[in-house]
Amino acid sequence: MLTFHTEKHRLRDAKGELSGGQFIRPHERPERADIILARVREVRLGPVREPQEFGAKPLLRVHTPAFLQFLQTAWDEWKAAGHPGEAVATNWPARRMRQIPPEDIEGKIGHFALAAETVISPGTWQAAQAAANCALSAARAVRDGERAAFALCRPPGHHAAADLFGGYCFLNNAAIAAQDLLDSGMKKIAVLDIDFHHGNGTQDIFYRRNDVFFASLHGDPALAFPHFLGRADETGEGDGEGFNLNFPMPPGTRFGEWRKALDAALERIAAFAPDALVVSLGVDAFCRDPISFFKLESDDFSAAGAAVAELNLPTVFAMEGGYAIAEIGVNTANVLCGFAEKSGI
Ligand code: Q9C
Ligand code: ZN
Repeated sequence: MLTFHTEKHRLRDAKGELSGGQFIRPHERPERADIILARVREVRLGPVREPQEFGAKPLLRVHTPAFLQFLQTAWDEWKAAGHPGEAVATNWPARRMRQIPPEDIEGKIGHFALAAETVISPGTWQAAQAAANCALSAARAVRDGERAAFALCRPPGHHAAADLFGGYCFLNNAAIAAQDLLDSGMKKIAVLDIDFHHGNGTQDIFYRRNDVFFASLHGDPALAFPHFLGRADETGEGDGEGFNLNFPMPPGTRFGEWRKALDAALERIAAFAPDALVVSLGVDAFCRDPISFFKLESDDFSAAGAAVAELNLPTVFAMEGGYAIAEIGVNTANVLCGFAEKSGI
């Protein structure tokens, strides 16, 4: 299986994540990609390639022009305003307030942020673009006949909506890949999100559409980030009714229960009969993940990859979360190798 990776991920190296009332070193840090890449090489998953550059056009198919403009200039505007630290939202258009983007950076960052833990730092925009280019390169490889490709995206993407960043995400790499496959002539794409957290951004982007089926397995939002989306009664709206499927699960969920949800998601994806699959590949369902509450073991990720392979679909894997850093390489490669072995590639 091809892997797309670039050193540009290092440009996202924020000093702080707001956690428990303190700024801590972010969970989402450059070593994550280093350890995944080392493991991809160790298990000889396949060639590692540099992504191509795709520019703004495929990003604009998913994100709004105002949001992309904001991400591009946010750090410079924050610095120009004289703020000493990293750019962080502290104000929001809360209930009954207006959704009009202000002109000052403090107002704008609150308009486009979905959470305060994720700061914008120098290089964040460049790294986010590079991650999207990895996803797009993987999508093009699959379009051109590869059975599967792995986009080693960092920063991750599935919490980012058309005009929202947060949850460590800026550009929705998986959604950008799915939309690019449609724009390449495919008619129907399924997105399967196995990150511990609900893929609120991806769900939101495709919620009113029937050309993308979205399924997500995640910690119950009554108890876990992103808190305000991801319940089982969210099934899509308008033309998209019936094309969104959520499996919120409780603390302590083990592979037996998780696997039942995966099988149910895979069954619905098979019935949808998509032309290709995009997997939002987070490994934070792991038992020792520091911010999550599922109990998957490393071997379980191999079984998950093998189960996904049984769909027999051209498949793009886009890296999402996973914060048990010592084990992130093994867990990620286990999904990919489980898939590769079962599909005979
Ligand atoms: N007490 C991804 O996995 N909140 N994002 C953490 C922990 C943010 C996770 C709070 C979690 C974001 C891509
Ligand atoms: Zn996650």
